[in-house]
Amino acid sequence: RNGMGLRPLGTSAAEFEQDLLSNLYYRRGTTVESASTQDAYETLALTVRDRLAERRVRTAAAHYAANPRWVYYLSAEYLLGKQLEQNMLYSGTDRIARIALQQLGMDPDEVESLDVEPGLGNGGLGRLAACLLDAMATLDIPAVGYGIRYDLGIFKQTFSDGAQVEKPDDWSYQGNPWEFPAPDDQQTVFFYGHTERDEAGKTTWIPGEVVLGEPSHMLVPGHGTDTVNIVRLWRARGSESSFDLSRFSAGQYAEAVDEAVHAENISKVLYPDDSTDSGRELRLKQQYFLVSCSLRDIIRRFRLRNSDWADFPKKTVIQLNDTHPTLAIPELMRLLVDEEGLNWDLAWALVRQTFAYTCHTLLPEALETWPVPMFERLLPRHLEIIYTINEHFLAEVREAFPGDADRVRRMSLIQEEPERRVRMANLAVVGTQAVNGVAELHSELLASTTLRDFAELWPDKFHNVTNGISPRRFIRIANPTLSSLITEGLGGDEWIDDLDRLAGLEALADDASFQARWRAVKQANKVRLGLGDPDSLTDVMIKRFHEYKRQQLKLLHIITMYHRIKANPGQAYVPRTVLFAGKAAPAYHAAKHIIRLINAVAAVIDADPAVSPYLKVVFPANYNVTLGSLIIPAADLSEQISMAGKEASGTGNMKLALNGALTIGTLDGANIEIRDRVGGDNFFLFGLDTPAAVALKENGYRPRDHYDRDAELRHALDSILDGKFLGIGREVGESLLNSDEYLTLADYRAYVDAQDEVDVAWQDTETWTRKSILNTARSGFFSADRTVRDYAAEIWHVNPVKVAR
Ligand code: 26M
Repeated sequence: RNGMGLRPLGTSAAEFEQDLLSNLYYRRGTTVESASTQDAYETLALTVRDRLAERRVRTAAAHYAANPRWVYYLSAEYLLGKQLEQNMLYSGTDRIARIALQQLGMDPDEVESLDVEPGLGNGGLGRLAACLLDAMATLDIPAVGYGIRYDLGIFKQTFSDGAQVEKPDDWSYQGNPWEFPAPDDQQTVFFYGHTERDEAGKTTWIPGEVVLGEPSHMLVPGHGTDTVNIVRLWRARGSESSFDLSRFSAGQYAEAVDEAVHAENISKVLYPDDSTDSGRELRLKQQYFLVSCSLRDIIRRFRLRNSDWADFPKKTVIQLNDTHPTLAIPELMRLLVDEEGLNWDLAWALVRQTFAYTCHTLLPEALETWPVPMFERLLPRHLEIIYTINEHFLAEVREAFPGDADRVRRMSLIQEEPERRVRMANLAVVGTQAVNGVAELHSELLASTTLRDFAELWPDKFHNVTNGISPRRFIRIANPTLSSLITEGLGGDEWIDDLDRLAGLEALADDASFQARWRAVKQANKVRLGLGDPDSLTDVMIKRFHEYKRQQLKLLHIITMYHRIKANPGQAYVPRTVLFAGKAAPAYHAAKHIIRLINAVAAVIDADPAVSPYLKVVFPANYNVTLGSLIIPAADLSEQISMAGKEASGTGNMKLALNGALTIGTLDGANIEIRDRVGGDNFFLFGLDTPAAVALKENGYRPRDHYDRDAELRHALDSILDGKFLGIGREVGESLLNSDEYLTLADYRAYVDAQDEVDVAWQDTETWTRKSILNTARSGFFSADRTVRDYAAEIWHVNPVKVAR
């Protein structure tokens, strides 16, 4: 019996099989003979989950006893990926579960195929949140992730005549066996209304709408440890009294539930924009809903072991994942001042010590702002608090920079022109003890451009924490055959939780037999992916569609290859499979035009027998964590071709390098750090750097000059403008020729030349393989474990808590 007085769960296949049968019977109410595949899947999930639940209980007990400093990660998005395979690996049940299923006459692959990915995020920011949670658990850091349980995740992408069409993602339609509901921890959230002040000066917010937040959590196990943390997700519910019985009795059945439906809309759908889409009241409501529920939960947890508010920052660090949860700053002020009766200055000192802010962008148009009138209607008390914070803050600015009215205007929490808006990034910087960018270049540019005024006022507040990725998910699980080869090569699997050990592969980089096996793994991964000729160079660009990321530059290169082959059909070309995958925001028309043009070019090439033996363009729909995990292990070439100074970090670049793809890339985001580590000989660098790009734009960039000077570029653009690709793409061509905001044409020649070098390098198979091995060997730095250690040491000042067996 274990500490709970329970019979410990078995670790043999026979015991797992018994537990499957028992769960099938008692929790699904069925038997092997009559079970559907869905029954089998849910039962498998529960049986695996039980093994982690036991660790979770021990973790909670250890954390309670230690009363440590906690990390609370607040994020509007999490892209956790499928849970089953990961949870089997972490609980050590992957082998026995498969044996047990087979014993029961079930097909493990079929059963496992029913696992669904919760797509509760847009892209890099959401996946980073999931990787950091994984690493925090692996490093035994007491942490809780807070988020929103959207009913509908990021839309499902389909193509109709090559154009993106969005379909709803009802990800938990069949239920979600990974989730633990916690209705007892429900919270109440206010919206709208007004504020009142009594004679003593105490302020009360009288709300106009009240909504309930109901939490459930999923387990976040660590790898190679007994720690199991949680991610707690809130869903909005109407209060019990929101059902209007008088209307129901009067026969107005649908109207009777209006209020509840309205409340529940708050967590209905994830906003599918990953750069700019402010001004929508429901989005602001979502943000406050997340913040209000989570802060009350954090305080509830604090009070389990503590009573003095002065201890709050000693026991709590709250990391804000971009500005989306920044309302937590005025909300904590409101709770401390209005509800707890602390004086303003003490409350402000506690708040600032508690929070830290991670910025994920450089695009000024992506900095969130909210119209003051909307903000005031929805959150009247928070606006008052922000005004007071602003008064104190601007007094500090005036004292530090006397007479600099322009600086005061720039730094104010309120933008005045052309309309009054609340600047969330400014609030996030003012209300936190640390601000970080997500790659070295990004952090430098933040401090020298986007947040320069703030960095001048508080230079010590600004940090860099270079992003990282989970080696468990992105190599061990995604690429099991390469993982086995590495384990064999290194003589053990300790590298999975200590990724710097990959350096040991350097000694094998020139070993002919190891190289041959390395190639065989890549080949098998291409076969598994099942797109294009596995002997061809697999060239991948997988990321959200955005003009700054420059999928259009890759497309110009493809069209150039097409023209070269057409002009000289007899020559031997390096066969390539070019793979695009990614979604465009539904309202981002320019990005959608690029998608449509890629599909048109793919079709034209496919239909041309002179070209198709050498060049194939594929665009599988609906890129997500699951599809990424299939593509990344098959890639030879990683396209990281954003305009320098625009991509904050990138994390796909890290996943691809770790899996032995060579990068063709600009000096942008984390590409710089990848190149520094893997070495310039093992990375295809091209294009303008940030200072050159900035200078070109300042001196009046004319894309047409490049068009006039470069015949191949002209040919490529003309073919688009002349409608040679099914008549699609004129918008793309015209935008490039007439404005080209992201300097695509300026980088075209350098890019095509670098791609010619790729072709040359590819033909020397041994040297290419060596470079591929070295990319993996030198990618250890990009483990999310290192990222979390950096946060822990520099920003959080937290220590691990070991969970005893
Ligand atoms: C904003 C308003 C309305 C709806 C959605 C949003 C929004 C959602 C996600 C805005 C931005 C969002 O994410 C931005 C993002 O993913 N940034 C990426 O973060 C990665 C992790 O740090 C970096 O690697 C990428 O370079 C960066 O683009």
